[in-house]
Amino acid sequence: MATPRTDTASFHAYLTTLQYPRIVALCGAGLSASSGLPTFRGAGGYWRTHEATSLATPGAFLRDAGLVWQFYSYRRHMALTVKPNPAHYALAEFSRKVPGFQCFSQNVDGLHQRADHPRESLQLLHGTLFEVKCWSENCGYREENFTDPIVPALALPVDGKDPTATPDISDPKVPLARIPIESLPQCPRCKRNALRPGVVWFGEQLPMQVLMNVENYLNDLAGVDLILVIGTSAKVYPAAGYVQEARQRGAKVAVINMDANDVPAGGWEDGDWMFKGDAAVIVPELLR
Ligand code: BV8
Repeated sequence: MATPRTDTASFHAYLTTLQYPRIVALCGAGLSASSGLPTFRGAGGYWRTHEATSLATPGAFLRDAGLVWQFYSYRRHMALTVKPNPAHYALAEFSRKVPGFQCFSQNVDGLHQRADHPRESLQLLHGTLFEVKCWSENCGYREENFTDPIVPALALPVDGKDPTATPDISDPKVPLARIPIESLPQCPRCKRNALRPGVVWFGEQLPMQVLMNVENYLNDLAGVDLILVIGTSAKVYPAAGYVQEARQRGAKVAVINMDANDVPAGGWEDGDWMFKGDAAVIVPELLR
């Protein structure tokens, strides 16, 4: 298997050879780690006693909408209390400089948007925590919503000892309220169904428009020059598959990851780069 380069000089030299750069960034939870949001693997991989991804399914919502809404309400709250980091701003700035750049993000935390990333070059593969929609596809109601908590019943419990502290309800030792279904967000249009988080759950198709935008970009006859794989374990499909798809269209691969062992599916190829470290530090350096 080839050995990836690790120097930014050869990376920047490659960029200068691109007359009309066509570059993709595939982003994951590691991009927001430095902003203070937990990733899905490692410590953040569990929410209380639940593997985080086991709560990101329609079945989990049907089984216990109160638990799933507390999971999402907590993540909405966390995302609103942190800020975009230099990597989010560097990606947004690069978008404004390079027309052929696209950011395919798996992140639902809203930090790209708060870094003013131009919307035409941001594909939210898995939706966003800050959109809610009716459970019923027939109703089709959806709205952008930043209210925290979205309903009073989802307010974080006040810690008796220190009312100013926000109890960490991701800690299994902190008791979790049982919330009656009628106190959860309800659809204001049909008034018959629950509102659910506007994210893509496992087993759900990615948004059609996003899929079309991604496929149109990857299938453009101009090919792809480079894919940056930023802070993702690249295990969730179809997102993870975009690395190979870009490679098949001529792209070199540059991985930016804290863990040097997070190797792209299919392994390294000649001309790849591996930049080990914090995306918040490395990405601005690479895109300067
Ligand atoms: C679908 C939203 C079909 C919700 C999420 C093949 C093809 C198609 C589908 C499948 C397939 N094989 C399997 C499937 C099914 C499934 C899947 O992929 N399963 C996996 C587990 C194998 N895929 C689906 O279900 C998808 N739907 O395909 O539908 C279909 C077609 C037609 C009709 C109906 C259906 C939908 C998947 C979307 C799931 N939703 N999120 C929510 O967030 O609650 S996924 C969620 O988990 C994230 O969005 C993200 O994608 C994933 C977590 O991954 P990462 O972001 O990479 O985070 P992770 O913690 O794993 O890694 C962090 C990395 O950062 C690490 O490498 C770490 O080292 C690094 N790091 C840490 N700190 C830093 C850092 N790096 C840099 N700097 C740092 N500071």
